[in-house]
Amino acid sequence: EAREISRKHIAVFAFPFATHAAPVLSLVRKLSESAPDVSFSFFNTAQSNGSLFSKDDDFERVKPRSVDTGLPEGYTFGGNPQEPVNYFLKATPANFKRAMADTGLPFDGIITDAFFWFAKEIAEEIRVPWVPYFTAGPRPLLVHVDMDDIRARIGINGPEDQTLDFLPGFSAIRAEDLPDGIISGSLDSPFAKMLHKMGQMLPHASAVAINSFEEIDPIVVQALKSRFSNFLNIGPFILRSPPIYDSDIHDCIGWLNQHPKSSVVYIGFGSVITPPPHELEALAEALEACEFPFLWSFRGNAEEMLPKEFRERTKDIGMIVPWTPQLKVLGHPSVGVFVTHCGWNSVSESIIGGVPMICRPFFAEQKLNQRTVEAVWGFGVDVEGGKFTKDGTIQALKMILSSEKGKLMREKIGVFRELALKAVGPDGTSTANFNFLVDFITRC
Ligand code: U2F
Repeated sequence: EAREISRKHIAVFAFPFATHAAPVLSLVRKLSESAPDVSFSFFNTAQSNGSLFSKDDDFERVKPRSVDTGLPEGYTFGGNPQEPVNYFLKATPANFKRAMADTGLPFDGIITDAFFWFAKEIAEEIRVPWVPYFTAGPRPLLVHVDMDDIRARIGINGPEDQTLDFLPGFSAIRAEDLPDGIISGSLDSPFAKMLHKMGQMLPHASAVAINSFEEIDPIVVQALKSRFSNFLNIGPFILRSPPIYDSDIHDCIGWLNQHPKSSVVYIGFGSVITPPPHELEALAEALEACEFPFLWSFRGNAEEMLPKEFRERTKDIGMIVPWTPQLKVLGHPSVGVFVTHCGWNSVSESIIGGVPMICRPFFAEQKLNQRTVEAVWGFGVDVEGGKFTKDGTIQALKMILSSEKGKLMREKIGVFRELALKAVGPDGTSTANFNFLVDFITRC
């Protein structure tokens, strides 16, 4: 590896759960295209790397390297997604440090998932810059940075309906919209503690990158710019580099081609969540009653989990598959509404497709995303009562697909779509910020 030593060499730390490692790898691949004199070591679990890198990849400049999962010998997954996360967090930062040492190479900088606040300390030890990348939106970022202030003003388990009007742009956001662990829920979980530390450390980073664009939320972006040295909105990054998993083996696009404009319901809940059985049943009943055509990306066994014979009865209007090329699906003209859990990648892709949303958030910052979509941006709704019921879902579907209000939402999200495209265009803000980042890592 002698030749690599003459180049700059950057360590990248990925968070190997949910849709976190893929956006970080997309960023690093794009950086490496623009900065050919820089090589990267991509530290991640072997399993996550296995799903991200294919045999045909050129590993020369972005090299996958394994870190320990922290799982005990003989561990078998018991069904709680938080469990492997907690083991992993316990193994940090020692696992990353060990893997760095194992390369036998010096490092000139560290780029990490923003979660990994401890990278600031590692970077200080070896005297290199640290650039964290936040893979969700600007609002949760501000909430984590201002967590102590929020706790002081609202109080632990304070009134749920209190608004956060003391934060710029947050007058429509209520305490109940905050992620778990800020003022309620598991305040002392390893995850909540990590996010708290993250909020304290990010202002000390050399630059903070985010998978978003400035024009989506100017007031909040301004507030964040005042807290960080270099706040770099470089997204929606998926517009710069195509999704890592985007094959269409079930021919969703062929199926969508058979339907009229803005008529199809697309349903998907990201990479972690399957709604509970009674909600799946309610959603299925609503789809059947409305008779809108639907495409459903279903995690789990649809035969077992959906009402008996539902698939048979709806086979002329519905397509259920285990995975879709979601960005392409949401960009298809026949999709009229996205029923989503409001993961940040899904929200971004819906904006890029110009598709209004019906939101059923589950965990992390999804509730905050939902509230923002509905009450700040105005291009989506929640389901009545916050959970899928047959009647509440029918109401939301009809509103978006066949009312004047729904049409207005489509127009509104179309405006954001244009802003997103412009941001990554030749004169766009995200392009300028990305170029700054390329320059920064080339010089570090
Ligand atoms: C966590 O997000 P999730 O993985 O649960 O959900 P998303 O952020 O929405 O990302 C899902 C991605 O998977 C893709 C889809 C998104 O890019 O296009 N996908 C697909 O291509 N085909 C499918 O059939 C289904 C999904 C977390 F839960 C969120 O709260 C965070 O906002 C997010 C980012 O940090 O990570």
